[in-house]
Amino acid sequence: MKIIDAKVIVTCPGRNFVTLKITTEEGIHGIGDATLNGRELAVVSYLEDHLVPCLIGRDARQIEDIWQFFYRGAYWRKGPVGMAAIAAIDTALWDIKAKAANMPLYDLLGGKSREGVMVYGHANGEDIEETCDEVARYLELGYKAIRAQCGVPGMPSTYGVAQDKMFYEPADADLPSENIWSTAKYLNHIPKLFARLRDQFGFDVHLLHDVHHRLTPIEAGRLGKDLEPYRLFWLEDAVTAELQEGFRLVRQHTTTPLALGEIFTTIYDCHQLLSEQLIDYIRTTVVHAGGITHLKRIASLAELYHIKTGCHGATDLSPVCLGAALHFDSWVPNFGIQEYMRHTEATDEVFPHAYTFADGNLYPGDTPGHGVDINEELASKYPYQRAYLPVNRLEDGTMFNW
Ligand code: CS2
Ligand code: MG
Repeated sequence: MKIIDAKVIVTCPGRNFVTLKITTEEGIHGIGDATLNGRELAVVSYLEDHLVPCLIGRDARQIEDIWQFFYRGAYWRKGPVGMAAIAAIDTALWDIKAKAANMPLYDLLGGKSREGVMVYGHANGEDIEETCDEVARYLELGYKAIRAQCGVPGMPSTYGVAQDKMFYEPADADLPSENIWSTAKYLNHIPKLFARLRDQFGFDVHLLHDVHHRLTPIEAGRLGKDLEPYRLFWLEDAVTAELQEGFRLVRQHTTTPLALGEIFTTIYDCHQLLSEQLIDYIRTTVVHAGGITHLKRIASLAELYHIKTGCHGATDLSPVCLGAALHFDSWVPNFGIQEYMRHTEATDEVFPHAYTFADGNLYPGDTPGHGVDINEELASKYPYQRAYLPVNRLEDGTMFNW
């Protein structure tokens, strides 16, 4: 099953996506997501200039050997650019293998462990009132789990609050826009949001919140403790995680479940977090953590330590990543939840897919492969448009985490 072609397709149906399409001599093709928000063209070059020349002529069946070749063979290992490129190759090869076997990818992985994949949606508002209205809307849409993000009095903007209430795209400018942040104002306000949400909606709906890397460990311990009465499903990215042992301090102060890992690119970024049970959900994804092959390894290590999966699923991860993730989610024994930020209609038209939403779940469908394709002709109508994620500064101008 020789690889005879591998091409990188860049398209921008409202936001940039990078897709790798691999074709074998039998005419079977598979696709993988290679999108890295704000640094897309770096992955395009890594694939086109460095990996694709080594891919042509290889046997598409040798998924593991190809993964090891590109991981060990680079000499320079890990990191978001290289691992997204390897992920795209890996995902496309799993897609091909499942198509060649004429089975949905979840069957190739070991079969379904569940029918539906529980997802969470994103409710957000400028203030508590508007956020409550949005949570009510997501409940009406059938979601069982809802992330709530809210504007903070005294801050002009904050992460996760957007004008468009259904489609949230943070890469919003041709050069990085600058946000302002106040930890004190944030910590004073968020417990009020969840007190009100539980008061209005009770405890049956799963509520989640994303801190987005903005606290120190002791601040995260304080917020986690303040939120304990409101029984969050998880508190996400409470602290940046270069210092994995920093989460020991958070754990000492709160039982609020912790989620981490959407920016991790290998198992080495989370090995200590998992083996010391410092978190409850691992957020690594198909596109940013080396593809299906590596994500399976991370999930298996997490399973040893009672930790569940909670794959990242923002709009800047393409429908190709979401489709592959749903097959992984359908199989993985220690499944937790799947993030589901809806893509725009234009994006869904470029990426026809088999997955469907109903009753708070996504269903992957049963077409052979991961169930997502790319309409190349339509994709060509949306040329690349440079867009950066914002940066964040404290009120005194100090550079901070976005
Ligand atoms: C966020 C993302 O969905 C999430 O949990 O952290 O929206 C993140 O900000 C973007 O994926 C960055 O491109
Ligand atoms: Mg997040």
